[in-house]
Amino acid sequence: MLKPSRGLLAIVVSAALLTACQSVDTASATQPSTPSVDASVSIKVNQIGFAPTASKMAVVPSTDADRFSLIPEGTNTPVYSGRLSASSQWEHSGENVKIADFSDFVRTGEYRVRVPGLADSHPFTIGTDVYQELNDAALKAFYFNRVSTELLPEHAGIYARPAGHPDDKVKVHESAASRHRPEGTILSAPKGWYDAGDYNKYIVNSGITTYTLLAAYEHFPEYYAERDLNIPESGDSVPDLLDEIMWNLDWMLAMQDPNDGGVYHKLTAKRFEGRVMPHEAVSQRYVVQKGTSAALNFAAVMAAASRVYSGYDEQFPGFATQALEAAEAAWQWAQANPDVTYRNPDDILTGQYGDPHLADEFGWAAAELYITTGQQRYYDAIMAEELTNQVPNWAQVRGLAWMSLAHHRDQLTASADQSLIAERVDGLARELYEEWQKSAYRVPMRGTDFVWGSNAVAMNNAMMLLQGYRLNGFDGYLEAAQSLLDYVLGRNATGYSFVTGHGSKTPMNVHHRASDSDGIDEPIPGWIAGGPQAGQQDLDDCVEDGVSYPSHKPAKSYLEHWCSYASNEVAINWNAPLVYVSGAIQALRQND
Ligand code: G3I
Ligand code: 9MR
Repeated sequence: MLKPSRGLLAIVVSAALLTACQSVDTASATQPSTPSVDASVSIKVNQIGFAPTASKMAVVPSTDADRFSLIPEGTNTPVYSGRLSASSQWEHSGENVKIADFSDFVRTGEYRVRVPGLADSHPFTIGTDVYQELNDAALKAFYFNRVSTELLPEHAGIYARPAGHPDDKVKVHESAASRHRPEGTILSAPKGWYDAGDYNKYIVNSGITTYTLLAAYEHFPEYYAERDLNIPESGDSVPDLLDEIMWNLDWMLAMQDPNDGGVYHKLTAKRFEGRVMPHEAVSQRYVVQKGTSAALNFAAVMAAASRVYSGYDEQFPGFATQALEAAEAAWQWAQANPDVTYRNPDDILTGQYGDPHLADEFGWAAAELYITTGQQRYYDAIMAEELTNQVPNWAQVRGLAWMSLAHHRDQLTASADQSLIAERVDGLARELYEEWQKSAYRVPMRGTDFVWGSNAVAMNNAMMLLQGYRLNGFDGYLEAAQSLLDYVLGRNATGYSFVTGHGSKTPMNVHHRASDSDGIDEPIPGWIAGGPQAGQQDLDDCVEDGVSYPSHKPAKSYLEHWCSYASNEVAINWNAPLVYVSGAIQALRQND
């Protein structure tokens, strides 16, 4: 829909609301109601839906009612009735809520949850393919963030745009100068994905992102072999997921200095660009300082990519070998430079992705190199005994080592400690599962999870639960992971389904320059917004724009506005676990 039609959109929305209210008003006499659309008193449910065999729950605001029902869309006749749980308080939102559990209802169709005295929930589907479109869209979002290429209408539809950032004349920044490449040397490092709502490219964040997508493929190859994303490479003999990943691997390879194996931390303009389209953001770009964390992220990703693409040597001749050599050279550089932590030079004001704790990066890179080469020296370098397991994020990657070791456990050399692998993976899943059981929302989110990008924490929590499930098949882990997907798709304290274009109430004003400046009302679809967190680091910018957060409660501190880069930006490292989780649950459930 084009911008001038905002008014029309408002009319359509109010008509839809009216219809919703009418359907409640005309409900049977046993369904008295004072309908409300206020998020704090509305029923929260996954706005996409569930596989028939999945656990299915809705969160109901505290009410005197003790029963709920399911109403098929377009009818007024309940097909299911269940008892609400006792009310309890969710500390992260301060709400008292009850749970409507209808896991045993398996009939496919479209439904709403109804509770006397409340407005019906948003509609949702019960069906075998419920997450296919979502998963395709979450992956297609990466195509929409491709750097150095025009997006054609046949692939991008209304979001077609000219090429931005050729990145073929990038300058070596003073901080990155070396004997072979003095300050001001011109390099070419095109392609890759824009990091987020900004236009820069950061190796550290690219690391976890690219790995997570590679893992999605490694774990579910048959599922991804069938998907067609309608990207320029669709129809070739490579799964679209691997074609998309290659777009970024090509860029990452160009970020390594062939003279010493070191890897530049980022490719960036000196400051964030304004609210313009990619091709209008034309500031000089630089490669900035080599660092240990960049080298190790690079080594881990290239080692994993080498084994994944070794099956596609005909399509990408020599790539698997090149990637492994690049990984080993970066590893060597990190051995020689083990503590070069990154901090922005004074004249560089873009994302820092600084991380002073590198034991996890060493462990992860060593694990990927070990899995790919089988070499004992890499196994020893994992320091497995000391490497605990933790839910991953861009600064904390030890969990990725355990995830890879567990997936490849049957092919490892005899030195791998198999019981330690199982213990680490199951131990973390168990912790999250216990959180799930005691949470009033039945969502395993801890207080410390509500940070910048909290929705990605939810997805990474789910990804680690899924590793537990893949290891030992305990259903509770899959159910807890399902609850986290439900959380980002609507069963949360804001009432939003956080993925653009997917759900009944979705973000319209994400902090994404390409969505903001394209003259189209609807943001580019398939992006998960950062999500609620009480930090509110963007408050000054938002006050300037005349808006404020609705709440200080961590789970409600979300501002659906352009100004809110701390709660409403999008980012590749947040979308990648959404891809992993939506694809995994789809693949695991579709043949039930
Ligand atoms: O490490 C401290 C921790 O010790 C402390 O307890 C906690 C309390 O809030 O804060 C932690 O630091 C946080 C840091 O991330 C590490 O997680 C900061 O508060 C928080 O502001 C910081 O947020 C990062 C943000 O950039 C600002 O630097 C996000 O993780 C990161 O995802 C985000 O990334 C940006 C890029 O810089 C630029 N591109 C867009 C991208 C997404 O917004
Ligand atoms: O747009 C930037 C976003 O990508 C970053 O995550 C964020 C935090 O580093 O910063 C955003 O840029 C803002 C800048 O930091 C402060 N002035 C307003 C900018 C957004 O309009």
